[in-house]
Amino acid sequence: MSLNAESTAFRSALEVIRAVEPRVADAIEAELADQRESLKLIASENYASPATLLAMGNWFSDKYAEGTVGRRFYAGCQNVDTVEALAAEHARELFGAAHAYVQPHSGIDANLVAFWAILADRIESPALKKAQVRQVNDLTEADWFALRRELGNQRMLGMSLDAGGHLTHGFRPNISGKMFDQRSYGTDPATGLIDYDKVAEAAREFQPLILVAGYSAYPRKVNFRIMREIADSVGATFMVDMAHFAGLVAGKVFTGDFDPVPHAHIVTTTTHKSLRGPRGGMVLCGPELADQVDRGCPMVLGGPLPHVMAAKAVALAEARRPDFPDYAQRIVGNAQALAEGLLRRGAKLVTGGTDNHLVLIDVSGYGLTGRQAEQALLDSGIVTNRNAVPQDPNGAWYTSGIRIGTPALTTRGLGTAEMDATAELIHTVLSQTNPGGSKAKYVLDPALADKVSKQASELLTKFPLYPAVDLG
Ligand code: DSN
Repeated sequence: MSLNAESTAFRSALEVIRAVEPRVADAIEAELADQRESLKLIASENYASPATLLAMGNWFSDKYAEGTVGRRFYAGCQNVDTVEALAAEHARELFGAAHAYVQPHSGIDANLVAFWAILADRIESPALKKAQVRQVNDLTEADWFALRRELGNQRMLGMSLDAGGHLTHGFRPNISGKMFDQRSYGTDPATGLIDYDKVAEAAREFQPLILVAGYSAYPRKVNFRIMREIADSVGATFMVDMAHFAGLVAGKVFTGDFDPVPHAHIVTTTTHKSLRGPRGGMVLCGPELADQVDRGCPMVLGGPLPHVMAAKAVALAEARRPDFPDYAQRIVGNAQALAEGLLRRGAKLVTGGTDNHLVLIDVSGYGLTGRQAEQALLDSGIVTNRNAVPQDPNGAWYTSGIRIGTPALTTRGLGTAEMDATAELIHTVLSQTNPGGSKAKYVLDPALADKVSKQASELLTKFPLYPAVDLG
């Protein structure tokens, strides 16, 4: 019997790798087996298509391509130009953006590119203007000093980490918290929702240069029209980091006021979360910021990864297909079914539910820390991550929350009935785990963990991961 193309491709690749370093081939094979067997509920992960994965394993990896399409610092970039231009075209068409920059290697990189573009666009320093027009050699030491002081003293207002914001939105463990004078807006303690009046008040008081919206653990929609009005009212540049929900924007689940692209001056994203592409980042913007954004490499980024840009082009083409909106709708339907299943069983959820791809369980309701809950679930074959909840008494390391998301399981084909079964498994583990004398230790009967693991893997048997890939 002849093998299908996917099986042949991956088998052959492994055979070639195995001939050089068998342990790498073994690890790749083991990774597929582990992913096939686990109930992956990490909200920021997904499964890229075989075409997307295969687009990364080729000669583009060998090419330097600093610069942008048609304006490179290296010769011989004609084929890189082809894939970069294709990825950018797909991104523009998919999101309705005037400009797309597809080089960032990650979400952090995409945000750094955006920060640079905003600073370069907004800072009036004569020294910066000189630097922009390539008169760098004319700058005196005093110019450079003035420039560094000016660039380093700008203000950013973003969502607080414990309310679901992201590290790169001005928080100390990230370079953005060292570059910018940062202030946060949180969520309403009673509802867990963003209070737009409070955001407006914080913006009036703080007068930020940049207002950032976007999150990695907020389970609700954000009204980007209102956020833009707030930014305009204080003359701030409005930036949206849609890394988590880019797939929901692409799939037209988030439209109108909830689609960031028409409202923000600049939008950043990763490509590997709900968008289901390769691991990487991207920036979308209007014509005003396009030139500065295109300076991302070498201003902020190391050499572009042409093999990943090729994979971005493939994944973005997939996201433009007619079936992607159905996938995006199912992600949200599944998250809501999971939330309802958990609520019915007595779990405490931040905001009481979800209207996106993620659910945040406050596991203090089970008497546990996030760390204890995460490990107990992992012992039971359920892969999640701990996450702070608003005003978390356990801080960002131990936390009081478990974040779960549905993009990956939805790709496998699981539906609302399986989400209810998943809620039952999660509730069973959490309600039968006890704290074990420290914020990390816990007590869970190994027989129960084993039973739940088996149930989790049975749930997956009807939904094989990469059904076309048979490694033999
Ligand atoms: N690490 C990503 C997440 O899990 O949300 C965000 O950077």
